[in-house]
Order: sequence, then structure tokens, then C-alpha cells
Amino acid sequence: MFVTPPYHCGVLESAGVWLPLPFVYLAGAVKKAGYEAVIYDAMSRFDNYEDIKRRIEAESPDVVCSTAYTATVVDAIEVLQLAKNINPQTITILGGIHPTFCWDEILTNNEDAVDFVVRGEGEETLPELLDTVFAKGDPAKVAGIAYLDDGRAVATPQRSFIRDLNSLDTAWDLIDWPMYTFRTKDSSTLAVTQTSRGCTQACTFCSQQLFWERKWRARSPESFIAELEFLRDKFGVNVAMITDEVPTLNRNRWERILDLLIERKVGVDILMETRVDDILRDEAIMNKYKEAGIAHIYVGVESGSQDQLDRWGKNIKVEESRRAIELINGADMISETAFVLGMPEETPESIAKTVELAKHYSPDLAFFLAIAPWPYSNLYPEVKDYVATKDYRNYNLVEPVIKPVAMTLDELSQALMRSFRDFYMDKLKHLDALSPFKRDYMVKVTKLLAEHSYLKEQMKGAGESLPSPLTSPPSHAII
Ligand code: B12
Repeated sequence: MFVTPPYHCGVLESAGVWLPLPFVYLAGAVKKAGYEAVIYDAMSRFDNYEDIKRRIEAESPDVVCSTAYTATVVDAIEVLQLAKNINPQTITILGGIHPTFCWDEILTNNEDAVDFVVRGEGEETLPELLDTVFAKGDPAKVAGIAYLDDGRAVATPQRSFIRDLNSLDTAWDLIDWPMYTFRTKDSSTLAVTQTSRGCTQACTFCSQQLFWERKWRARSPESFIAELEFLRDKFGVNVAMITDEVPTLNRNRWERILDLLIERKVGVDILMETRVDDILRDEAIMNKYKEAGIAHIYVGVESGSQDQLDRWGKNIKVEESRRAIELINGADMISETAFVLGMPEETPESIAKTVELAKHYSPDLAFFLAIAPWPYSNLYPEVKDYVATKDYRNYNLVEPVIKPVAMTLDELSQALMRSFRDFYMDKLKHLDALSPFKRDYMVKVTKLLAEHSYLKEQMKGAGESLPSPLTSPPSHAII
């Protein structure tokens, strides 16, 4: 039984209901190996621990698996603890980014809750681990896991990456499709998909290049398009988020995907993220993006200060970000970006400057995020003396975790809220200049943000409000 942690921080969930892709792949892998699987998306259902308890009791699974990044790890462990409380014989397994790096801390502090941590990609490791456990074999022989051996956390050698991503099995049939919608599109069915894995960059605040060891592997364009058509025909999918860190990395492959989307009239709206430099590279084919159905692109701008970008190892130039947003806007696609604020040297003045810059760049959607120092990131040693809380639930890019020297955490929170308000106030003034497609989208998104997101509550607390009808963060990329 695969269970998502019931964690919420009110950002992306205001824009849509997102299915758990890791479980589609993992359930596909264990089913292929002969096991039965159930996916229970407690997060998207907004179920509480009572609901989760009832559902686990009803399924009575032999094995409960959960997944975690840093913000969700506390709840993921809580789910596994609950499964153990219901039946101590249940085998519990945790995977995902955070456990991949913090397995020692997790196993040592939660010996009653977590039997095994799977490190890295799970499709080969999980079936092998299950086979070993049920055959009462030696887990030390399974590459890519960690567990307690005589009370001491031990890790087995790392597993190499899966060679052929086209060969992976998927369990799309286990998804409860009617739940998953993208709220800015009427009658939508939203899929979460993947065309490649990895990132070759070295941004110090990010976890993804560490997780994928700066390597990048991709599915063939044909396999991705066939999957999209299958999801459309079988489950009525008409919006799909591409979860890839950089789907565009290989220009030929990406253009082939766009060509196939156009030739085959796939007709699915696509939400994606990519790098600023790839957008600049693709200037000549921006219209192809639009024609292929790319509706919404998030680009990671992160900062308007070249010094800061260089310190983070971001490998782009400030002026390039502005141009990339201009190109996305020029092709009538929704442009979105985020500015990462709250480093130790942040001041109210530097935040105000960033907001002015954001207005100047003019993305349709901008997010002003509080930097979260993942404890395993390359950035961590540099900022660790400024870390104000070790409660991982706050590591969600919304709540400040680092305390700037010249600001309190409250002041930083309020400054972030003011940034949103100022940016969207300005947007509102220029709504008439947008195309009908964008205007409609922006009105819906703004309404979602104002009514459903964390911004609503936080702004109320700070005596602020979002200008209506302004909006929400749609794709996930977003962060
Ligand atoms: C889709 C997505 C979401 C969806 C999640 C839907 C869901 N239930 O899965 C939504 C929109 C809800 C979401 C929300 C958030 N997200 Co998010 N999200 C992503 C995104 C884009 C893709 C994740 C994905 O599906 N990848 C594809 C799968 C196949 O890969 P995978 O998850 O790594 O899984 C593989 C392995 O890790 C392993 N594995 C994973 N779990 C398990 C479990 C077991 C048992 C095993 C054996 C193996 C295993 O095997 C899998 C297959 O190989 C990533 C960025 C990215 N490119 O990965 C960010 C990302 C995971 N999100 C992130 C963040 C910060 C958040 C939020 C906290 C942020 C926010 N402010 O909104 C929220 C919190 C959730 C909430 N409810 O409020 C960060 C996490 C950073 C970190 N290191 O902690 C990421 C990495 C974005 C980033 N670049 O920083 N997110």
C-alpha cells in the first residue's frame, strides 16, 4: 500500500489536485514483480490521521510505503508509525529525496516506525527488497537501501541508475482520476507525467542535481507521446504537468516532442518548467511551443542580483531571465517565475528592489519564496548558523527558515506577503493589455490565490489582502 503524507502548505494545492507520480512508477514495478498494489493519496484527499487509520485498517496491507521530500518527511514517518501501531508486523518503507540523504537520522530517531529506507530511484530496488524480505533473505544484499542492523543505521552500496526509462511500467489504472483537476480549466482531468530525469547544473540551494548526480536521462519522444495519448483516450486527460527538471535539455529530442504533439494533434495542455537558457536557445521555435499545447512555463529566475546568482552557482545572467520571460509572453504562453528571498543578508530594501525587478521582468505569475536550506544541500554549510528552526514541516518555501541578520522572521514573512501584493497590484493595472487567453487565466488564478492559498491567511494576519481578482500558482514547477 502506497500512502502520500497528509501534508499541506497551501501553495500548489490551490491551483489543482496533483497525482502522486512516484507511486504510479513504483506500483507499476511491484505489480510487474507479481505483487498487488494500492495507491492511497491521503494528501490530495485532505484526509486526516483518523481517515488514514481507517483506510489502512480496511486494506490490512503487508507493506506500507510512503514518500518524502524535506517538508513532508515528518508526516510520512507519522503514516508509517500509524501502520505499525495498527499492526506491528507491517513492513514499512520510506523513499524519496529527503530519506535518500537523511536515512541515518530517520532510522536512528524512528526505529519503531521505519523498517527500510530506499535511497534513490525505486523501481528496481523496491521489488528486490520485497522479494528479499518475504524470502527472509539478507537485506545487506539489496543495493540502494538503508536499515537498522543491531540498532545501528547501515546503508548498502548505491544502486546505479536505470538505463532505459522507456522500459518502466506504470500503474495508471490505480489512479482515482476524477479527483485530479487543474482549477483554471473547466472540466479538466490533470495528469502528472515525466519525459526525463535529472539535471546537469549545480545550483547550491537545490536538491535535484544531488539526487540525480548531475546526470540526465530521457524517454524517447515517441514513448512520451504514446503515453499522453493513452492517458487522454483512456482517462480523459486534457492537462498534463511535465515534472522534469529540464525537459528541454536535448534540443533535438525536445523539438521532436513538439513536432509530434502538433502532427498528432494531441490536444493536451502542458504545464512545464525549464531553464532560461533553453528558452533563449529556442527563440526561433517559441510559436511551435504554443502550437504544441504548451500553456504554461515556469523558469527559475531566482534572483535579480548577478552576485547572488553567481554565489548560488545558477549559471545564468540576469538579463537572460528578462528576455526568456519576454519570449514566453510573446508567444502567448503563461510565464511564471519565482524569486528566492531570505538569505542572511536580506533587508527590507533588497526585497523591495527585487519586487521592482519582478515588475520589470513582467512574468504573468511571480512567487516570492523564502529560501529553505535542505540539510543535505551544498548551500547548507554556508547558512547553517542562521537556521531558525529544525522543524522540517516549515521547509516549504513559504515559511522563513533562515533568519536574516537585519530582519526578524515575522518581518521577513510580512515583507514576502507585501511583495506578492505589490506585484499583483501592478499586474492588475495591466490586465487589459493581455490576450483574452491570458486575461481569463489570470483572473481565474488570481481568484484561486486570493481565496484558497496560504496567501489568504497569511495576508489576513499581516493586515494585507491580495487585490481581487488576482491569483494562484499553477504549475508546480513553480518551485
Ligand atoms: C509533482 C510535484 C509536487 C506535487 C506532488 C504530487 C504528489 N503527491 O506526488 C505537489 C504539487 C503537490 C507538490 C507540492 C509541494 N512540493 Co513538490 N514537486 C513536484 C515535482 C515537480 C515532481 C515530483 C515527481 O513526481 N517526480 C517524479 C518522480 C517519479 O520522481 P521522485 O518523486 O523523485 O520519485 C522517485 C524516487 O525519489 C524514488 N521514490 C520516491 N518516493 C519513494 C517511495 C518509496 C517507498 C520508494 C521505494 C522509492 C521512492 O523512486 C521514485 C521513482 O524512481 C518535484 C520536482 C521534481 N522535478 O522532481 C517537486 C518537489 C519535490 N517539490 C518540492 C516542494 C518544496 C514542494 C512543496 C513543499 C512546496 C510548495 N511550497 O508548494 C509542496 C508541499 C506539498 C503540499 N501538499 O503542500 C521540492 C522538494 C525539495 C526538497 N528537497 O525537499 C521539489 C524537489 C521541487 C524543487 N525543485 O525544489 N510537489
